[in-house]
Amino acid sequence: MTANKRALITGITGQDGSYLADFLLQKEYEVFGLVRRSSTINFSRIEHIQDRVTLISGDMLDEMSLVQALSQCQPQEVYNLAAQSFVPASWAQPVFTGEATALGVTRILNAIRTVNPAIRFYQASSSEMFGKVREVPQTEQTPFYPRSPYGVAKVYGHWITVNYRESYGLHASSGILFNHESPRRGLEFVTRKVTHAVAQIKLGMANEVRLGNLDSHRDWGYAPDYVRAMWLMLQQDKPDDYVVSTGETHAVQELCEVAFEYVGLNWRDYVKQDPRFMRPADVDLLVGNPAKVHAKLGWEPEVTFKELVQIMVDADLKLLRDGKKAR
Ligand code: NDP
Ligand code: GDR
Repeated sequence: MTANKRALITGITGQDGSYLADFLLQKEYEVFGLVRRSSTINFSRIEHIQDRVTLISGDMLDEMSLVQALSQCQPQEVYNLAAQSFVPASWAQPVFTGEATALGVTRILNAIRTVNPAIRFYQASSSEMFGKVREVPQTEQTPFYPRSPYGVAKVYGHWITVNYRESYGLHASSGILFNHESPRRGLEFVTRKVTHAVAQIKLGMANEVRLGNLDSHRDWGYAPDYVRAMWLMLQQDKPDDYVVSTGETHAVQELCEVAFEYVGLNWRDYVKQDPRFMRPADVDLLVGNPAKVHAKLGWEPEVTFKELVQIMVDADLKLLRDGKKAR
């Protein structure tokens, strides 16, 4: 009998990390997750699998902790999902964002070189690297023009991944993922903010939601579809970079229309614009061209934009009806 594969996920307590852990467990991997110390436990997204994964203490700011984590679990695959991932927070904390989201990538790559250069590596790159887009739709060849300290940090993380692949022959791949959402999305991101507010309003627990730029367009997909693409990248003989997206774009206003309409309400009665949620520089239009990931990895998204919004509204209605606190 062959031993199960082992994978280390950084950012396992986040949206994507938790879905990737579910996915790899289904594939019978032994799953390890890097978790940083905090004063309160924040394992709500992995509660259901906590007895099936091994959590290792470490931080993307501390290279020795990454070396120790890799030495302990001896994985064949590392998925680097840890980051300060909320764009507005990157203006408030640009240096921390650079440490975690940019230099953290170099630290984990160094740890891989130290412990075992044969480990396959996935870097969570982002469509935010395209920022003020140079062409529509965006492909693997589109030049980057990041518009936030977060986007700038992701460009660094992307290029250091490419550089270590070319300099040291690492099997390091970068997935340029467009926005992907789910009921496990953090409450501050716009999709979840809207679906949670819709559920609260429908149940008489709130009477408005305050948003920023309603004209901004995103290519929104469903997170469980996207973690499948991450895994596929590491199963290829050769490492590479891939845009992962649906190829469709929708405005924030359309998100509001679909979400409110689903529960029989008119968004105009409840959505208020608030300058507090405007960004110093925004990304107005993102839409990816997923031709390469379709052709080379056979990856296709399975959930449409409308289905995604409905899944999220249903989940928030259930959460509130069950008297649970949003996570
Ligand atoms: P989340 O914000 O939900 O999760 C981020 C994770 O990183 C959390 O587990 C967090 O831990 C961890 N983390 C943050 N800082 C550190 C640190 N210093 N050391 C160790 N762990 C740390 O993000 P998502 O799951 O949505 O995204 C996953 C990755 O993909 C991120 O890198 C993100 O930038 C990127 N990405 C996401 C997209 C999306 O649409 N979701 C699209 C493109 C890229 P804790 O729980 O302790 O805070
Ligand atoms: P984004 O996601 O910045 O694309 O980054 P977010 O959901 O925060 O914003 C999307 C767009 O919605 C507009 N918007 C608002 N956004 C928030 N958060 N709150 C509001 O009230 C609001 N009103 C309008 C924003 O201006 C923006 O244009 C996400 C993160 O997951 C990143 O880590 C990831 O890299 C990218 O997606 C791809």
